[in-house]
Order: sequence, then structure tokens, then C-alpha cells
Amino acid sequence: MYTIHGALGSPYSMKMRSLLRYRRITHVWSHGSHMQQLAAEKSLPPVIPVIEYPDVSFRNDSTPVLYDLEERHEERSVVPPDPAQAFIAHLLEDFADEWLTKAMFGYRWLEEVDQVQMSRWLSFDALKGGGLEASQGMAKHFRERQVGRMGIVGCTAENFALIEDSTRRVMQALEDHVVNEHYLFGTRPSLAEISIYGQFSQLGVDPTAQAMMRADYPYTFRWMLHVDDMSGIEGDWDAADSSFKPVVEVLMAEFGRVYVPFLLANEAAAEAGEDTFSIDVEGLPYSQGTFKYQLKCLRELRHRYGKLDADTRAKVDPILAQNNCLEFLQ
Ligand SMILES: N[C@@H](CCC(=O)N[C@@H](CS)C(=O)NCC(=O)O)C(=O)O
Repeated sequence: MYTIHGALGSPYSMKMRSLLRYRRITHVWSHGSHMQQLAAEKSLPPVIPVIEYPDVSFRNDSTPVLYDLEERHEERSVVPPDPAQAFIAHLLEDFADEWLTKAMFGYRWLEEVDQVQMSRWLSFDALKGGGLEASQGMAKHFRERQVGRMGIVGCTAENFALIEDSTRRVMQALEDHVVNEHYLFGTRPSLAEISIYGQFSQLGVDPTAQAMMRADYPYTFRWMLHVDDMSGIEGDWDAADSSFKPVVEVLMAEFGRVYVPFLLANEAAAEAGEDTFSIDVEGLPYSQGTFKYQLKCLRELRHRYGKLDADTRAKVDPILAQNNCLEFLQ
């Protein structure tokens, strides 16, 4: 049995819960309050969720854990068997984890209404009782801490026009798609949908973002609730020779529009030893602190592209090239 030490207010915790539910990997959901401490005790990076394995070892960082579970459990994989589809699914997974999370953080911590509601609820979740005074006291500190980090993670009011436009394009792409089909690479979910779900699981709860989703992307909102528990889904992958669905094309266009310049600017800043970087996407500015973790993501994308054989490249190169996504991988 696995244990997810996670939280309702953590997109990566919800991602892992959705994954384990779909994969029918026996697990319990342990809604914790000292998970960063748990991570530290186990010499892991201080991020949640922390996954406890049946052998009582502990891991975190959702993407490597997701792939590790692929090695350990064969049934109900979330990686398409066709390497071209698997590669594109990986790109979209990374995009959701690293870019869409800006929307999650920004919607949660930019506006007063969201700051108040979510700091209170997240504190309530952690304390599970103990009285209003304790949880609202904790909320105040938590809110100050998170709001203080906005600049480092790039979720500032100046950056938010781009983050919001980008999020809306992603939601519109799904809105158009999910009324016809629920998944991106077949009639079963891949790691891409599960990772998108992780971020949407928060946008669908936080006041401002939830109102936006309900008003403008109602079927995407409802879809998000389905992806939460896909344990009953029995589907097939698209045939290896089928072309990518239009929704995948639109999501890759967004990847090329915002995430490629983001990754490249972060890399250039890291190489130059600069603490911050800026990009401009179609006239909208964006800047944040330089991050080592996203350098690792970029290396991983290049490494995966480097391993593709000639037939697979022939299949992925056109969709990458059309969307400004080929050069940065080479
Ligand atoms: N790349 C990690 C990211 C996990 C992550 O950032 N978790 C957040 C909560 S959802 C966290 O623990 N942040 C640390 C903090 O708030 O100090 C993953 O995929 O699991």
C-alpha cells in the first residue's frame, strides 16, 4: 500500500491522487500538516506531496515518482505506448507542472478575496480543528509568507496579464475538446491530462478562478471533476499512426508561445549568473527569479528528444516545428 502525504490545496498532491486512483494502485490519502518536515526528515526536497512506498521508503517530486510507478506497475499506464505520443504527452505534462502552476499561484495569492479564503482554508486543512483563533492566526502568517514569494515565482500583477491570457487559451482548447472527447491521446488518460488536472483542481476551488471557470469554461470545469477519479475508465490509446488531435496542436502552440521563451530565458540567465530574467510574449511582459529546477526540466526535455529514433522524430518534428518547439530541443 502507498500513502500520499498530501493536501487538498496542493496541485501536485491532487495530481498524484488522480494518478493512483486511475492506475488502481492501492493507496491511502493522508491529509497532512507537517509534510515539509516529513520531507526534511527523509532528506527529500521540501515539497509536497511526499509518497510513502509499500516498503516504507519515501519519495517526492511528482514527475519522477509518476515514471517510477510506471516501472513498478504495468497495468493502466499513463504513458502512451507510441513514443511520439509519449513524448508530446511528456511536454504537456511538464508545461502544466511548471507553467500552469503560475496561474494556480497567481489566482490564489494576488487578490484579497482569494488570499483570505484560501489562507483560511489551507490552515483549516492543516489543523483540522483547534479553534478559529488558531487557524486564522496560522492563516495570517501563511498568507504573508505566500504573498511574499510572488515576485520570485513570477506571479506578480505585472506578469498576470500573460499568465491569465495563457490560462484562458488552455481552458478554451479544452472547452472545445472535452465536449467531444475526454482525453488527448485516446479514450484513456495520459500523464498530460493528470498533470493539467493537478493545477485545475485548485483553479476550480479558489474563488476568482472558480468563478471564471464556471462562467467561461463550464465544461472544462466539469471535466476537471471527472479527472479527479478515473478509476472506472477503461479506454484505448489512439493508433500509433493517427495524427495528433486538434487540442494537442493548440496546447503545443501555447507551449511554444510562452513556455519555450520562458525556459530559454531562464537558462540564459542561469548561464550568465543572473538572479532574474524577463521575457515579452506578444507585447505582454513577464519576469521572475532564475530557477534551477526549470533548468533540470529543460535538460530532461532535450534528453528525451535526443533519445527518440528517426521514425519517431519524423512524427513529432512537424508538430514541434510548427509551434516554435523544435529548435530549443536541439
Ligand atoms: N516539482 C514538484 C513540485 C511540488 C511543489 O511545488 N509542491 C508545493 C505545494 S503544491 C510545495 O510543496 N511548495 C513548497 C512550499 O510551499 O514551500 C512536484 O512535481 O511534486
